[in-house]
Amino acid sequence: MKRVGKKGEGKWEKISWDEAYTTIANKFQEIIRTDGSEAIIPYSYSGNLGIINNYGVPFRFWSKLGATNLERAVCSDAGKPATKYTYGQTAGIDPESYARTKLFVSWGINHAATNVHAIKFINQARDNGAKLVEVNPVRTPLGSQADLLIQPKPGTDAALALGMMNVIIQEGLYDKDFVANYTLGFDKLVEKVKQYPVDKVAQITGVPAQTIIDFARMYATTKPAIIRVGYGMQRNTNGGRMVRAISLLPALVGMVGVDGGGYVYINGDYWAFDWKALQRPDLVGDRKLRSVNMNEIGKALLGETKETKGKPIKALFVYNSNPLAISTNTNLIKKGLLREDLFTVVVDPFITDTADYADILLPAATFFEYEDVNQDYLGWYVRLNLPAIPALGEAKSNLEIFAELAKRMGFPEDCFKESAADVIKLALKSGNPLFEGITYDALRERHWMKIKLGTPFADRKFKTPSGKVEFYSEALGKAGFDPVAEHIPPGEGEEKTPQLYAKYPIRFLTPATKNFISSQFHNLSYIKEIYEGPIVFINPADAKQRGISTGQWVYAFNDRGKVRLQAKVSEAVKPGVAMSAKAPWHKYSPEGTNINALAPDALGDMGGVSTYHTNLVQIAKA
Ligand SMILES: Nc1nc2c(c(=O)[nH]1)N[C@H]1C(S)=C(S)[C@@H](COP(=O)(O)OP(=O)(O)OC[C@H]3O[C@@H](n4cnc5c(=O)[nH]c(N)nc54)[C@H](O)[C@@H]3O)O[C@H]1N2
Ligand SMILES: Nc1nc2c(c(=O)[nH]1)N[C@H]1C(S)=C(S)[C@@H](COP(=O)(O)OP(=O)(O)OC[C@H]3O[C@@H](n4cnc5c(=O)[nH]c(N)nc54)[C@H](O)[C@@H]3O)O[C@H]1N2
Ligand SMILES: [Mo]
Repeated sequence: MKRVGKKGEGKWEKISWDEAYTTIANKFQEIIRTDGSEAIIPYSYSGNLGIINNYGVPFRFWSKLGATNLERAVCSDAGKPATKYTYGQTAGIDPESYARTKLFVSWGINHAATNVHAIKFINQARDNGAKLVEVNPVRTPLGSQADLLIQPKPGTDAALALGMMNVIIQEGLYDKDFVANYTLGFDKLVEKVKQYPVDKVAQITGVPAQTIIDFARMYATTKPAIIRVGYGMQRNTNGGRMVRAISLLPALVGMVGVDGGGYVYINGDYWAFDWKALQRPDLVGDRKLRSVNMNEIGKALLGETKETKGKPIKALFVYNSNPLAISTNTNLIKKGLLREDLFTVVVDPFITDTADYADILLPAATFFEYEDVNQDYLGWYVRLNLPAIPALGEAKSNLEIFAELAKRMGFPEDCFKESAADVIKLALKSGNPLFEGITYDALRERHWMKIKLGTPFADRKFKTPSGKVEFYSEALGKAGFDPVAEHIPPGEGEEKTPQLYAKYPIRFLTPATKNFISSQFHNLSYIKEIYEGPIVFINPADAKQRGISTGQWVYAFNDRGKVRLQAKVSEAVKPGVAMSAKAPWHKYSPEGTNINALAPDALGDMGGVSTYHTNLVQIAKA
């Protein structure tokens, strides 16, 4: 379809695929002539996790075109380097091994919404007598059943972990053999934790000193023990530091390379595809392409980042994502999308918030309708995704769309002519032992196959510079952090921004809900029926101060925006903390604005990650 109304109005006229392709290719060629290829930027994230339709063929296209490189850092990018500083890899344990643990620590993740399939294994462990701890400022459904519920102030988990290590070391509860043989810098850790005595940590975190001691003792003496670190927690200005501090705990108590014990953050290291064949970064050639961090897309569209100042983005091509609904500081993004001189293409199965601003809107097929291969953030399986039905209407897969655009752009490479099956075969031939026996033919027969891997780190070999688990990391120090670990206060808060805090004293958390996957499904009538609506959880003490009761409409607001929500007064959130679900659509939200209008576009301390949760607001009756 092509836009016939004003930008954002959502008025369309149907056109043919041929006209759409011609329009896009002509416009791209014109922009390349006048402004250079880097005036074109893709925007894409996790609408599907297909190796072909997300991580494969589109990358080939953008490399060949020479588009601005999008730093895809919205999700988990602080925790990855944080974990690597410690273990050299992110390589986490098998979620199925949860069933064999004696202590499961759910740290900054809401399993009941975002990782439901793991609960079966957690419950199996509990049936066998395992204990459960949740560390989360918000009490989640799993946390409601925990043996120990720890509710730190948001953004203080590094202090908590360091305080626990203080107790474990002081009481001699650490694994002397593991520490002596397989770690580096224990002496430095001993010194560091002295700065985190329990009383001070209790003050920083708001967790009672005795609870910290209980948790430390329980963790050090119940074996095997697992720590599962979530992604939500690290979307903070100090999120990398928090994950780094937590990642040291398993090594201190020897829970590394042990079945039923260990650590898991993300298992992307097991996506053992042939990435070079898949993405063809060589197609960039000698060009040095500029980058835009996706968390700054609003600023970038307005020429307010270093790389875009004076060199405006002229075309935005959105697929697998709905930036206006999911990204940060969305009022700014809206301004950018309204630019008359911006050519916007959106490829989506649905007419999303972002689609309303498109000049050309292309109907994307869904994963029910195309072939692909998938792995996920955690599980140890490679799965073949076969189409259940042919594409409905005139929808096409990303693969088909990029292949045809490549043709129209005159890209001669054969890699743009490959079918999904061709690309899958290529991608699986990485020679990585994890994929031993996992071939296209085997997947056609079995549909899902487990990677070949025993207990991670069973051989006690680590890909760190020292070959050991690094309590002290020179690389971390060189990157400007404390080389052991440290707590620093969040970028918006009482300590760092007291004036802002005086105006906006509530920490606003916007984690996932069971009803959506990020922004997906809000438009489905079935989901609309079961979705509780734009609820904000607020602690009774905060509600009382503001004369707010359950069911009342309120505004949450800060300097970035204002959003209308319905109050739910609940002790599930700590005083000073409020929570509302992430990424409903603007157009189905009251007054046409969702919670991401309030979200900061500051970047986190590691990996350029988003900082949705370092977000101060005020809440008042509407
Ligand atoms: N407030 C707040 N906001 C957040 C977060 C948060 O914690 N708090 N979390 C962030 C995180 S972690 C993430 S990963 C992002 C995710 O945000 P996005 O990357 O935007 O992911 P989704 O909303 O899941 O899907 C985006 C779009 O992809 C479309 N889609 C699905 N399949 C296909 C396909 O095959 N082809 C094409 N072309 N499109 C398809 C869907 O219809 C949907 O409109 O959200 C972020 N937003
Ligand atoms: N149903 C459903 N499932 C999903 C998604 C979805 O939107 N809906 N999104 C998918 C995606 S893209 C991702 S990345 C994952 C995300 O999965 P999770 O890691 O579970 O991410 P979130 O729900 O964003 O945040 C998890 C928890 O972090 C807590 N948290 C926030 N700040 C802090 C802090 O400072 N300390 C501690 N300890 N906890 C904190 C929040 O209260 C929240 O309960 O889920 C995936 N699965
Ligand atoms: Mo994510």
